[in-house]
Amino acid sequence: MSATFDLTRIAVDTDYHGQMAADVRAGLTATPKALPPKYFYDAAGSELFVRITQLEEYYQTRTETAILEQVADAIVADIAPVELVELGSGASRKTRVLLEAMHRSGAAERPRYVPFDVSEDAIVGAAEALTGDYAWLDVHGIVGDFDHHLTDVPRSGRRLVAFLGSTIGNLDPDEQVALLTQVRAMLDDGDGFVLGVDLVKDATTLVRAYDDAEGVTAAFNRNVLHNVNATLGADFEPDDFDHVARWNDAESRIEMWLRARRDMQVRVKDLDLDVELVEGEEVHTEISSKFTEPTITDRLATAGLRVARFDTDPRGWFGVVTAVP
Ligand code: AVJ
Repeated sequence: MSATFDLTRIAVDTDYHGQMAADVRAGLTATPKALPPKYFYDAAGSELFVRITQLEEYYQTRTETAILEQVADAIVADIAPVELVELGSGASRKTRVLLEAMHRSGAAERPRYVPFDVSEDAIVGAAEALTGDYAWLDVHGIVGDFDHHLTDVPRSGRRLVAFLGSTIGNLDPDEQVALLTQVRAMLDDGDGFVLGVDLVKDATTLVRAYDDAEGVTAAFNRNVLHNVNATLGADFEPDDFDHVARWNDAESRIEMWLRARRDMQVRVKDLDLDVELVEGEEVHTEISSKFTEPTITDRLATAGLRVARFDTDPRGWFGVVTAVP
């Protein structure tokens, strides 16, 4: 039998313009001004992010993949999952490492891959790539929003949930616990959760990863302004903003900001909003939290999850945590 693919859509708010309108109004009228990181990812921003993952300075992606290549068989042996639910789009090398380990383990004749994402395009892309290569795989995509639909994902048996790439770092601590609590509610006894987290390390290495020599991350950061211009009819001049990446030691996170090079007046047509920025003023665009083994263990415990394994690379730069209910 060859691979199969089907798709379920859980009520998602598909009104991208309306959502961005509300978020941008709230962000640009707050102090300090802010724009949510989810608006980095239009088509151009998604391409820039792929380039970031290939930068010499951005060690995360290749380090996480190397850890998974070392430990995927052991993680899978401990859980014996028949399905992999992945939060956020996959189809990358990392997803393949876990799926191949599931196939090798023989726990299921036909492992099931359940990509869960707000973007239907991301799911279809993942399914096409994987079903073409793995005749033994069934893909059941779910289009939904992981703020509220996680417990609606139908299960086919022993489950492994994966949330890779340290995407959890984009959330503040309360939001992290809320998400982990949702994940906990998807798990039965015997199931497992694999979480990728970027770890605290020297500030120079961290800042370099968010301020690369080629300026790819700077372009990614400014891209949020291009996206707001295109979607809401704003007239930001992205080149009049400097890219700022700094380490916030007290909060254990990298922060990205866009700093106005001059006084400016920006009009956001669809919001009928005029915004003033003074020279040197910074707009907050992203947090990327960094963890230690104790801080992530504590966060998981607050959500009712216990760490069963903590795997890292030889330098201790990135962590792959396996947690259980
Ligand atoms: C995809 C959220 C994990 O925080 O490192 C990369 C996004 N931002 N460079 C991260 C990002 C700037 C990335 N995450």
